[in-house]
Amino acid sequence: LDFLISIRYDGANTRGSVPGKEHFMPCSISNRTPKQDGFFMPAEFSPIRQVWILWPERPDNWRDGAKPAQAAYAQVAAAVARFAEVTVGVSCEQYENCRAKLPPCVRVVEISSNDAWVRDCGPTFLKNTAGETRAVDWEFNAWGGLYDGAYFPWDKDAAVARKICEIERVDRYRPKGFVLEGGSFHVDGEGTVLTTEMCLLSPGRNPHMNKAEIEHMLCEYLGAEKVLWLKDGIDPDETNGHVDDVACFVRPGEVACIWTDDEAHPFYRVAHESYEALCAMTDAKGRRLKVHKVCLPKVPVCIGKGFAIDAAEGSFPRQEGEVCPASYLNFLIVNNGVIVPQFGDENDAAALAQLSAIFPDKEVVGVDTLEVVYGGGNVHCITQQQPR
Ligand code: KQY
Repeated sequence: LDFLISIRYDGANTRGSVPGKEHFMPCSISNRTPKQDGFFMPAEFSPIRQVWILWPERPDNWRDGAKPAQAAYAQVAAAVARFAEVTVGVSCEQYENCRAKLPPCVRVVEISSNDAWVRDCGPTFLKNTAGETRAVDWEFNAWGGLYDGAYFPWDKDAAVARKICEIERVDRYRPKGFVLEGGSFHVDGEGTVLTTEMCLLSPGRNPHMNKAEIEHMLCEYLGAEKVLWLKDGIDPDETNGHVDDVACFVRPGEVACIWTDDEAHPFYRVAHESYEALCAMTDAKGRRLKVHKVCLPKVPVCIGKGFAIDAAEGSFPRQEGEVCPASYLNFLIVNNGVIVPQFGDENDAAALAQLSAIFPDKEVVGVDTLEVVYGGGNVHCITQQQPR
């Protein structure tokens, strides 16, 4: 079927020039790569048309029937909606509740999912220089599949990217068999990809491929030239070390990186190793990276006593005292705004001040996302931007 669709896709290049055939025909492209077709992933600091979010509900990941998480997601949606259009995908069962909890300016559409991490299961949107949009629909396996994934099954999540592309009438590239999540890489939109070895070389993703082969896939499907590898992330269990908790591009040639001077902090080693590695790196254009430090919460966020999630076979249990991947770096840049996690920590204000200095022309907005980090991620993980 894909072969036939690929053939039809070649015909679809002339779409619009055939009388009566101007309407959209959704295409899955498997015989070409974005790079071959002149498409690339724009940086997050490029203009954004819309941001996607999925509604949390599974009680074996979110405490208290996901009600506190829903309140936090609604706050994030409202904050993002100040800077771009927002669409929230929700199950049929939760539609009324979700609609009622979100501001009217947020569009709510029915999209079923296994959980609520659209950064990872949603499409990666691409542009070309003519301003056309396409997307990549990666293979999703819940952060490690049967090897060390977070839950089973993940079939609904795996269909999310395709559904979003259909809603948006966007053709999608389908690198069959290549497992990747959006939170595991950042791009500068000028040829550079940033990622971690801990995640992309993990046995639950693409064990049949070596580092060079994975680099090649990243460059072909993100339209890039150079991959910068950090070693580890801060959540080896949850996502196998997604880079979006550790470092990100803030403008061409400049990155932000987590930082702490507290040797006892659980993320001290990763922060220092990442900072030193980034300082020594050059991007695809040959620029030596300028690295900004962004503090971590002073007190590591941990799962507290009496934390109640439902038990379920095949799901990730949460133990009292477990360290959560709380990082202010897991923010979303959205046009003139930056939406930043807040944890009720002494360093919340310092993080906002540091990010305001890094983004002097943007409004830095803090949102209490403690309930989101209890589920394993944060603002960046629960959002997916679609370029303008
Ligand atoms: O942080 C993310 N990108 C996803 C976290 C998944 C957690 C599943 N419990």
